[in-house]
Formats: sequence, structure tokens, C-alpha cells
Amino acid sequence: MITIYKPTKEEWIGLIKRPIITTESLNESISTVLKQVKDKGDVAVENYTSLFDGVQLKNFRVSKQEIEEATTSVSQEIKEAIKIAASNIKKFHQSQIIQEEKVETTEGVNCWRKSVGIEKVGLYIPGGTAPLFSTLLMLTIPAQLAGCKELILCTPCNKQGKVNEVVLYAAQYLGIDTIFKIGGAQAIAAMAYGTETVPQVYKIFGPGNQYVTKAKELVQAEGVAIDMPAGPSEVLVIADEVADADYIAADLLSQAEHGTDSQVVLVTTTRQKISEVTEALEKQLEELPRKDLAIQTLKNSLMIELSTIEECIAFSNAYAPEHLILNIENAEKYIDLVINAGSVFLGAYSCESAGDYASGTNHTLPTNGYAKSYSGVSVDSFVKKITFQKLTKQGLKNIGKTIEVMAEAEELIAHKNAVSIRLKKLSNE
Ligand code: HSO
Ligand code: ZN
Repeated sequence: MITIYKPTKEEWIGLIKRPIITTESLNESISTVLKQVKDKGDVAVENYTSLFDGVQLKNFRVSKQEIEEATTSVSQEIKEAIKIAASNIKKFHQSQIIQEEKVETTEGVNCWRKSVGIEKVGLYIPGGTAPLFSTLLMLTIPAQLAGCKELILCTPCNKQGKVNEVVLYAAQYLGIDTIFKIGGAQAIAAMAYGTETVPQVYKIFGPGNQYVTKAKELVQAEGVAIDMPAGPSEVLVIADEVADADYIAADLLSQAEHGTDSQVVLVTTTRQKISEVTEALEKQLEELPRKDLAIQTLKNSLMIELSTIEECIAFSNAYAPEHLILNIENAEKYIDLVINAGSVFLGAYSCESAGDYASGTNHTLPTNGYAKSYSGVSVDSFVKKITFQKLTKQGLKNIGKTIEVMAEAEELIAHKNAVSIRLKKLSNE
């Protein structure tokens, strides 16, 4: 089912490549959607919603009544789970807010940095086969902690014009009431440019299908920030000989059920583990409602045998997985070897689902090898850091000469003068 390798180092390069998705052909059609929404606003959003989603919307803002109805229909059990998950996510993200010190770099020269929340942010939560209300928690909580003033949500509705109730409940639980029942590229365009009803935002967050992804990529080129480049979800599990094959299979499948383009990778030191996991996968797959999706993913996936745990981690660093599970004894011992990964799960009991929902870490993470250079979403993703400085007279005297020399060497005499004029007046005091 999954292809098995015992690769040489030279063969790694081929194995770390992700399945290729070409979206070039979408450029033109999505550019047209963007342009139409930019020029015609709500009318274009309405037309595309009817064309692509098959629903006629006269008013796409979700009403108070719809939110109230969702609140009454969601079970107490789900409400309780959302409360616990939100509390953990809040606790963890709160710890990211650190007040930086003022630094006196030279006597009389003070520099500091202040985080300011991005004023207007747009969140996108896809509809489709699994409306991920957990993603709404992962985006809203850090945004609120960062102090973003305006938070809007776009999420598509079904053919009856209804939005998933749990998404609506989670939004109201978190205090978001500006919700639009629109999806796809037209929703991204509406947030990027603003329409009569949808306010314009400065940064757009959230996962989506290839149309949403392309729209985010194109509006980014026009100056609207986005969370990170998107790609299919993935997990890499490193397992030693004592790891429980049932746990490994369950973790691989939890990622595989996300969609047919996900990728799951097992890297282990024993061929025996590969056989045990293959058997466990076959058993567990039978029981899964999303079995067909998972099977497709497993076809794109890999099982790799290497000699040592250190070598397994080196492979993982080359692959740079979104999620890395170290299902090995004394996993903490290897932490410093991990260089490229979005989020790391240590030991037999730290399953990826814990981070997906409720442990507190963020599940919006870099995929597609971007973990080499990007971090997952955090409070930082929702702030700009503004630097401040204050020089006293003495401070300017202390570093004036340095600035003058450097400016002159760069042949920027107006820069030099900004200092010289002041120093001259000061010398007359
Ligand atoms: N594993 C996904 C997040 C998620 N899982 C949401 C379940 N719900 C991110 O890679
Ligand atoms: Zn998941």
C-alpha cells in the first residue's frame, strides 16, 4: 500500500519531494474572479456564489438570529470541548506575549520595540467535507491576544444558505460577530479589496482549496499579507523498535484522512516495524468513514528504513515535515537534533490530534517543506513590531561622528548633514 524504501543518502533527495500540484492553469480564472470582485463588489460576490456554490444569496452577512439558532443546536458536549480547547490554546499563546526591554545601546541612545496588533484581519474557514471549527480557535485566539481590532470571518454556506452550526457557535463563543457566508476565491477577494458589505482587511489567514490558495497567492502580490504559503497537510513519524505499531498507524491515518493530497511518512530503524505498521494500517482503515480519502493519501506516502535514530532525524530535517512525531524512547534527548519541523510531538502519548485540537499549540503550520524557513501561526503572526528610539543631546553627540563617517562613505551627504547641523548648533550652546 505505502511504498517501502531503504534509501542511500543520495536517494533522499528524491524522497523528500512532495507530490506536485500544478496550479498555473488557475491563474487566469482566479485573476478574473478577483478583478470582478474588485470592480463590482457585492454583485460579483453574489454572482460567483451562485455560479460556483449553487446558492442565491441576497444578504451574505450571518444574522444574529442564525448565530443564536446555532448556539441552541450545538450539543453541550461540543460546547464543553470547545471551552477546554480554547482555554489551553489561550494559555499557551498568552505565554508568547513578551514585553521587550528598552535598550540603551550607547549612553543617551535608547531603542525599543513595541508589538501592535494588525488592525484588520480576515479569517477563512473552509466548508466542504470537514468544516474545521478547530481552525477558527487556532486563528481567533492569537488574533485577539495580539490586539487585532477588527476580526472578520468568511466561511461558505451550503445550498440552503446555512453555515455549519459548530463554526457559528465557535465564532460567537470567541466573540466574533462579523461573519459572512461566502467562500472560495470570491471570499478572499472580498476581504482583500472590501465590498459594500465586507470590510477590507490587511492580512488574510486560513486554509482552503486550490482556488482559495491561488486567490491568497494573487492578492498577496497586490500587497495584502497572508499567513503562509499553503500546501497539503503532512506528518512524519519516527519510530524505534519498541514503538506501538497501532499508535503509529493511528497517527499516520489521522493525517491521511485530511485529503487525498496529504502525505504521511514513517521513518524507522527496523523492517519489522514497517511490517507491523502495515498490518495495523490495514486493520484500522477498515473502520474509517473517510477510508477512501485515506487510501489515496497512503498511495502517495512513504515508509523508510534507516540505520539509527540520528539518521532518521537527519532525514526528517531534509524533509522538513509540518508535523513530526518522535515515537521513540527518551524522545527529549533528541530535541536539539531537530532543525526543520512545524510542530514536534514527543513520545508515545503525544499524538498529532492533541496538537490539532486541544493541547494548546497552534495547528496552522508550514507544509510542503516550508518548515525550513517558516514558523506556524502564533501571536506574532498577528502583530507588527514597531521600533522606537530616543536620542538625547548627549546621545547624538556620542554616536554623531560614527553616523557622519558612514554617511560620507556611502556618499549620502544629506544624511551626514542631518547630524552635522545638530552637532554644530549644540557646540554653540
Ligand atoms: N491537522 C490539521 C489540523 C486539523 N486537524 C484540524 C483536525 N482539525 C493541520 O495540519
Ligand atoms: Zn488534523
